[in-house]
Amino acid sequence: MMSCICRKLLLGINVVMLLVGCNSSDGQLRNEPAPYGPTPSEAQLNWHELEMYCLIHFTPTTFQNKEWGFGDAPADLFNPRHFDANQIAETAKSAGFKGLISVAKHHDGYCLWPTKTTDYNISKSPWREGKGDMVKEFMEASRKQGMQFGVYCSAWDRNHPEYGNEQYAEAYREQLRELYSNYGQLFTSWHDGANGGDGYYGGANETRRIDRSTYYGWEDKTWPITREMQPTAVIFSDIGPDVRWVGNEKGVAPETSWATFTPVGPDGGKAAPGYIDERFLGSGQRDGKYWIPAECDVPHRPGWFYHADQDHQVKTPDQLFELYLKSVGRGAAFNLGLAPNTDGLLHPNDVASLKGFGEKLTKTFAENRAAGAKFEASNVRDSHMKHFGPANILDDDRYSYWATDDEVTSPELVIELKEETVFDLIRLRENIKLGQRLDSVWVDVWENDAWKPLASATSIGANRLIHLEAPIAASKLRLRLFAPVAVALSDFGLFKEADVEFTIAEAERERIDRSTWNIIANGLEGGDPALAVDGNKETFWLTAEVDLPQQVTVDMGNVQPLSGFDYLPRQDKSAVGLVSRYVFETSTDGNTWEVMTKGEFSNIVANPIIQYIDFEKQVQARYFRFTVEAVANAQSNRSVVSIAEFEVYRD
Ligand code: FUL
Repeated sequence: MMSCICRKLLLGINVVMLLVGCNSSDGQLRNEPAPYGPTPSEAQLNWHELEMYCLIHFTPTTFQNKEWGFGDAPADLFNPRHFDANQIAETAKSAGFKGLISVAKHHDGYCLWPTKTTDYNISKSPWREGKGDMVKEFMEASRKQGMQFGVYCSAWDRNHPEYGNEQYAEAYREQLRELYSNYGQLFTSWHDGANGGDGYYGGANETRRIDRSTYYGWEDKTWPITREMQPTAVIFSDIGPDVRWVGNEKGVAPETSWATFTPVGPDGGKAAPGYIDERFLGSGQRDGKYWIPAECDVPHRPGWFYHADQDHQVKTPDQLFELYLKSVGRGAAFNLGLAPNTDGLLHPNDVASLKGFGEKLTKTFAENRAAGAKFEASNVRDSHMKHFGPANILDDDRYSYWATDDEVTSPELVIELKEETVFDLIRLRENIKLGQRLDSVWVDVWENDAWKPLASATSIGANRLIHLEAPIAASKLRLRLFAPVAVALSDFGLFKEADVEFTIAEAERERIDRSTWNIIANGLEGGDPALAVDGNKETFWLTAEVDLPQQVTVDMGNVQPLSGFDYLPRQDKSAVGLVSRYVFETSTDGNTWEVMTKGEFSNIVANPIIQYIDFEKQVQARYFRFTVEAVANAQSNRSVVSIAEFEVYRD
């Protein structure tokens, strides 16, 4: 809109306006309100406009049916015979996603591109006869769909023999240099805070701890490389510096989520990825020193990697839509994890759900039902010029806006709709180039000759979607806005959530009846074990502090065919006592035991979902015993253990 005005002016239609309204050199409006607080960089503006993108997890870990590879999978295990980056990119595009991030290296250390920094990479795979570059294929497929591209290169590397010393830290930086050199312009460089722990480490098979605040030299050595080589990329990590983690892997930002934030370490000092006071990750801080908006990451399936037994647990279009409202609709970004299967394709259930979600988004937002409305503002900045008039909030331009005079900080806007209109979604946006200015907005509806409060919201910023509990029909609305400075509202929209058809068959496991169980604590002492088998996800068995490993033994009362077990971690958001390493054994007589499975519940702190563990074969057993070898985040082997639910199943 501004450029259009400037064009007219340059044609000499209104020379006076040129002098008063437009700055001839850059087309900016004169007398703009001064920015308030921190403002976004160009790279952050691009990221805000993207709103939603996908993160693709695909490494040998997929072929091991794990969530975190240990770093010991043979490099040639990775052989997705039907891999098709276009199928994945097209599907993401059909769902409305505007970017793709390739997990170029996950914690297992396997590089999907032919790096010079380690042998543990795609050139050692039979895929494309060792000549392939999967990061490149993802990049090209993204470009083909008109999507932007980014990379995630895990700093934690459970394969690298030098992990923990300076040689690896330098190799990691070299990996970033390679990724920044060969895959065009990136919109993000994604980093996570999972750092250090047990791993293969070139065969050492040990636990390595690093000092998260110093080891990677993020600020002095690593991020300067990003800034220099990929100036248009936002750097994501739990602390920012450009985009912060929202603090959960559920894809949800809180109702109030400010784009401004001051990262602080858990000790009140300097923060680093994986080393942060997490309290304000979700909400941000109204008086935060930096512009660091939140990103909401969440996998499409329960886990980030593909597991065949989760084929029926793909999030539905309605669930994805809800996540969209609770992320993009709260000024954050929606980062959805996609998990190709061992063929190298998205499963048909994933494809169907994503298409359905895309259809739902398109139908819902096809038409702004406020179009054609008339406005009456209690104040308009420089009202004689009309540049800051309320019509700007309907022009679909995020940066043209209705502004008030500096001294008017709580204006009102009456909106007369073209006709009586049904809606259940209200969209509000600010021109964030001028900062996050609004404290709150109230929406009233004209009903029976009086104003009635309908909804309210805080932290408007780049995008705010208010979802009403039920659709409403209205012909006149009023906005009441509150800010410490002049307001700069750039958008107002009314929409109605559309319905789409979607069904996938439920796969039910046949669970073994728990009423006959006799639980013998057998080392896991204290607390109430009955809470782990009471069918209530909210309650949990919390043991006393014990020296791990410890066991619990169950006598089921009779011999049963068993094919797997599941462990539900506590669901109250506390990470205390979450089991991270286990052994599961069965027995027919309580004397002779056979190990059915053992391993790790990876990523259980950030994503505390139910853990299904299938045995390789079905087995007859009357007894089973579960050994807790380690719990997550424990500083020593002495800890409490928590179990919300524990079951065994037949199929
Ligand atoms: C986390 C990782 O530990 C998970 O495995 C996953 O990659 C997620 C996106 O980030 O920090």
